[in-house]
Amino acid sequence: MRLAIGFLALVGMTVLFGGSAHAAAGIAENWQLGFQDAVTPVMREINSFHNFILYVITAISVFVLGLLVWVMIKFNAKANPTPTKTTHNAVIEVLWTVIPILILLVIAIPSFRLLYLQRDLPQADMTIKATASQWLWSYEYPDHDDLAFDAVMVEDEDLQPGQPRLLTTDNAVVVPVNATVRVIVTANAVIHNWAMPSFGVKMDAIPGRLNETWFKAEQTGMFYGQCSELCGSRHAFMPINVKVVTQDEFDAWLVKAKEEFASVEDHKRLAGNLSD
Ligand SMILES: [Cu+2]
Repeated sequence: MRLAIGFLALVGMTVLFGGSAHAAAGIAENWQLGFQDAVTPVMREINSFHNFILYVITAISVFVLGLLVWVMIKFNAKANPTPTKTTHNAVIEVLWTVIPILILLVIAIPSFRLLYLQRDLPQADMTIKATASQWLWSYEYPDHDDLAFDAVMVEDEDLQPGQPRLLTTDNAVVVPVNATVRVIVTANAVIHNWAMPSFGVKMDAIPGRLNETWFKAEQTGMFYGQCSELCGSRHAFMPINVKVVTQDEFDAWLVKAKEEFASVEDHKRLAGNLSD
């Protein structure tokens, strides 16, 4: 019984706080419940789908728990010394087949809607190519003079104030706010995953294959993600930074970035020389 009360309390707390807990956008918080705040339409949908499912599973769990408690109290050997010999009940058998099917249908409809929202790429304003290596991400901006650069994790001793440990890279992916960005994801050597929790994006980076995903960040700021596919010994040390800025700031960054970073050609040549 104590276990049951504990379970009920846990479910109750999850329902109360899971949906409404205000987490930071872009980074995880201590004692955070639920997801990071949504910054894209996709993540907003993921959040509401998650909260909806939470109500469904809570209702099912409470109902099943109620049945178990009822059986324990009403049909134990003391309360019910001569049990009935009933083995079949047509009505109840139809019910426990049909009702779960209806519940699954109610879940499937928003689930597929969300899947299509994630998979149907809208007309993109710009494209970014993310290539994973062991253990860093390289980025290309094919629409912006083939700009290319690497993003390497900043080691603990080099962190500036305000830069989170294990999550900061030397170069961030900079994108304008409210732009629909197509991200092409691939990898060298092994499978990685380009994941950005507050964008609702998690896409496998597979060698020899181009995967596509998209996001439309609706708020400016710095957003943190990590490689989310176990890729090797430094898997935990290839974070992802996306800096969402205003269009003016983005244009200014482009001018600076074109001076600072090599074009794709130079970048590849440099990488080739390094690996020789
Ligand atoms: Cu990785």
